[in-house]
Amino acid sequence: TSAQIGVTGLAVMGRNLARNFARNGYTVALHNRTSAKTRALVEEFGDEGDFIATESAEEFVAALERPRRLVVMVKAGEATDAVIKEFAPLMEPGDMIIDGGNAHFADTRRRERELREQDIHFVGTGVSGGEEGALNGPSIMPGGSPESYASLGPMLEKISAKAEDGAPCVTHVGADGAGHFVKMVHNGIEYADMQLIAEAYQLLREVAGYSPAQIADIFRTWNTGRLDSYLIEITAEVLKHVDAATGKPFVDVVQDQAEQKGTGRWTVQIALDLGVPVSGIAEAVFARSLSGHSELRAASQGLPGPTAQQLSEAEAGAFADQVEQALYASKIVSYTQGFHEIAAGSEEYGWDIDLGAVAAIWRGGCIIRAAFLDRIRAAYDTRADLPSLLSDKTFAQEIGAAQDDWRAVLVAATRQGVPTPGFSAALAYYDALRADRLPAALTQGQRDYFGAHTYRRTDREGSFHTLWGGDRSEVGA
Ligand code: 2AM
Repeated sequence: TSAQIGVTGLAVMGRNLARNFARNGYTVALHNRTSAKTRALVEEFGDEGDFIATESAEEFVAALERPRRLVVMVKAGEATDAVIKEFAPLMEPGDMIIDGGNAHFADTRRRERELREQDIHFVGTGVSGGEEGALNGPSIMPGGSPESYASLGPMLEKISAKAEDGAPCVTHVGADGAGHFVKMVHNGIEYADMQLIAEAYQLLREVAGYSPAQIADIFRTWNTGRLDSYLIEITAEVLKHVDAATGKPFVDVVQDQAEQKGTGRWTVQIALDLGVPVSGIAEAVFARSLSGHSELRAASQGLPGPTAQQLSEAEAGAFADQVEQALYASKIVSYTQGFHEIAAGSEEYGWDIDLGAVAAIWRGGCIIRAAFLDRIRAAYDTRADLPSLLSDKTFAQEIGAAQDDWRAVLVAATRQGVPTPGFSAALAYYDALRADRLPAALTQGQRDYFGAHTYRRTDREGSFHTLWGGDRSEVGA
């Protein structure tokens, strides 16, 4: 017998993905650098389906039916290159190597190009949903050639999460690095969502004066409305959790220094290169970074500022409703920014990404799964060339209805000294886009003054320069 798919790299993600394939009726060849892990998988989960345990690269490749589908689930970076170097010489034209790790899309583009010379399809694939998703149905974002998707797509559709309407949470995103690019932006949006939720929590705690358990209840209520999402749901779970050792709320015994692995940072780095303003995502990355600077924070203790004044019970309830509005409006902005980055990447790299399809496959399986994504899908389905999510009528109306409360929350936060970088950046983005005139005109004037960088006029075509050091007359550039 031969296997329809093979998985090498059997740490928890690889192992769960292999089990997912097997549970769906596929024969799965298994391989790991250290073969003890291969044997352990078969021992523990062998009865879940058909596995072929292999000990060597040659044996592994030989176990796969042609064209081969070989999934690599090793640590992103050098390990991926090492594994490709090991397997590529054993593969034949038409075979596929699928990288399901969190690779940088530029690495994926390079690997795809190199392997194409050998007629091997390299399929860089975003996989979201963590360990649980890998086992029971992740959201899958494959890039690579259309031929590879024709062969692999049906299998991915089978093992993927299903949205509420039953649609599999997988689509062929686009050529070469498109899948990993979209996964990167997914993670950037995830950072922004988490930061916005964190700010809402902080405001409910410090301004409204609610306890973590009470805030858990508020989040649970929010989760029944338009904010219905996995992240809101788990926020309630984390907030109501009590530390067994101390009896204190769990959030009060965890060190307040957020860590990160890099995909959020990449989202911002690439956005800077593409010239896309992802201010909300950037603030989320910076907020984690700031939290980790313990020396700076220690040195800043005692700097003057207001202490939050807690509200009365009646006021607190009303304030919580306003925070929900601020959170929702800010969330619309971060998705607007994330989808702008995907559109810009698609344009730059010629991927022709269907933004509605991306929203559709994020509806299930992944960390940012949310009812909200079905509405983003609908917005792009109505108009594929939507210039921005904010130009969709429904979202524009909602954000318009939320804005008074959004501003009120930021006024309270500012007065009381509660940092809200995510909410604030989102509102600044919204107001900047709305503005009839921006102070960028002044910026242009300054640039022309010190560097003769020239400017364009509102009333005539062409570039101009003012002779600032002379008689200040204007000359054409
Ligand atoms: P290991 O079990 O032999 O350590 C996550 O680290 C997974 O990637 C593990 O399955 C690990 O194999 C594998 N891995 C890490 N670096 C690797 C490399 N350079 N070559 C092959 N597999 C590697």
